Amino acid sequence: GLRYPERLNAAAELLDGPAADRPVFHTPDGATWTYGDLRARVDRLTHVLTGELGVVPGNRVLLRGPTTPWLAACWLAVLKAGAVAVTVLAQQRPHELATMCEIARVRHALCDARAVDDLVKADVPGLRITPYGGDAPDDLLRLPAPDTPCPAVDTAADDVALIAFTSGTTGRPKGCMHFHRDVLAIADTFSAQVLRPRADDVFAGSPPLGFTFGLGGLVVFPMRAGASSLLLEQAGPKQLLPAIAGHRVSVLFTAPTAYRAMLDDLGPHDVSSLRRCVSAGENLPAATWRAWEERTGLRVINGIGATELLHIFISAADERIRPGTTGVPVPGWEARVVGADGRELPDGEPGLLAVRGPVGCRYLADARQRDYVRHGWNVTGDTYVRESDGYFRYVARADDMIISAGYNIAGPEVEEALLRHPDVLEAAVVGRPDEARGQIVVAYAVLREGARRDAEALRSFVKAEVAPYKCPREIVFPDALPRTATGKLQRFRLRDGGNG
Ligand code: 3SK
Repeated sequence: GLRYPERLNAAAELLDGPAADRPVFHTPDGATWTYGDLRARVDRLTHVLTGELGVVPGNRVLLRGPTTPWLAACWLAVLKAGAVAVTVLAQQRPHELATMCEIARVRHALCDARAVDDLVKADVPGLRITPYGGDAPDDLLRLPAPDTPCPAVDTAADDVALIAFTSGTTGRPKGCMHFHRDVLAIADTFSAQVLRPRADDVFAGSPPLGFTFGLGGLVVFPMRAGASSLLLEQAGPKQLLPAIAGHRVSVLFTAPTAYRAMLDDLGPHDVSSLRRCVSAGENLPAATWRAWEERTGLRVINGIGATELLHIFISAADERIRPGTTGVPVPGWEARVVGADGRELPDGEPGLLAVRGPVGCRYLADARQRDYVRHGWNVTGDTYVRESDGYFRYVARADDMIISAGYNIAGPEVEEALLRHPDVLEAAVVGRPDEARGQIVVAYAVLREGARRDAEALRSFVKAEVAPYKCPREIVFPDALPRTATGKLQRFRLRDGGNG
């Protein structure tokens, strides 16, 4: 198992290994920060935090800004100062920011100068906002501080290091508290044992640092391996492809929809530098996995993670990959499929995914903790099947199962069938209330540019792929699907008739 000393500061651990002249962060404009640059800048920021700004251990410090080396440096400095980093997403609006600041009792914010407006509008009582990267006289990077090394605050391994908010679908956001040791644990389990990065790897990807998928994949994992990371402010499929070629990216973190969208534009782009491709955030359809392998020769490492558990806990790499499954528990983690009563179900039967391992769910002051952690197991809200060979196969989000005329239908299975059609770029399948059948299956399909919106032809195609009772009664052709700020499909909005 993982063993960490009782006193541990995750930022110090991440910063203190690699030689000073090794690269750590690259930016698209060609700048590179070395580990030496980063150490000096984090020391300076830590001095500012603990001196000029009066931050003391345990204070919650909000971090907001696009993915840049300065945002990563601020995150490291907050941890180094023994304070708690509260990361939020660029898309979050003033009222959401206000709620999160209230829940986490945030009193300080370090905010990219370009993203200050919404935070000011949030009007959080007593919040001191310090901008960075702008030209204000009180800019964080201009505040006075000694140019001397700054020792890390002596934190306990189980002091809270960060609070990450779940993007949520509805309801009040939940703040998940994670310890200093948790930050290292995600690197020492999924990254070290499944991904297995090398010091010469260049990481890049789309998830922002305010999403723990991005924080792990683009900062914690490369730094724990002494590797480097290309930090992209704009990281949609259109920016990723040239960035991979231009910076010889070798480890890619993105979501299933981005893999699918990149296939369309792959043409002239050189992706030969890639050796590891990770997909998480949503289930990876087998059709996407196969198409990516066919075109690039690369076998995507699928995984499931959660903000509650910080990063990925089921996955598989290399020859252990079974397309169409998520994989097996990451070393250090245990997983099972349980019924509503919490009892383990036999292999082959769908039920709730329950996991436990080095990181646990700790909602900050939220009674929903009781729903997530049951009998010591974290119940993620996903319906899964454990196959007889021990592989875990995704079925649906538990609340996305469709029941139509007595049949249980998993929306993602029908989505997979739609995605096998060459005209379909993205698909969402939901149940709509229906008097006669309880629910009927309705599909939303985003088509590739120029494709014809022919619902009948698409229904015939799906009927040949899955049992006819699963076939959508109706197909709608929206221009885009509703997604959370972290890119997860919001099927509930389609069920409620929104955004069709
Ligand atoms: O929420 C997720 O899907 C996720 C995936 C991978 C790593 C971390 C997270 C939060």
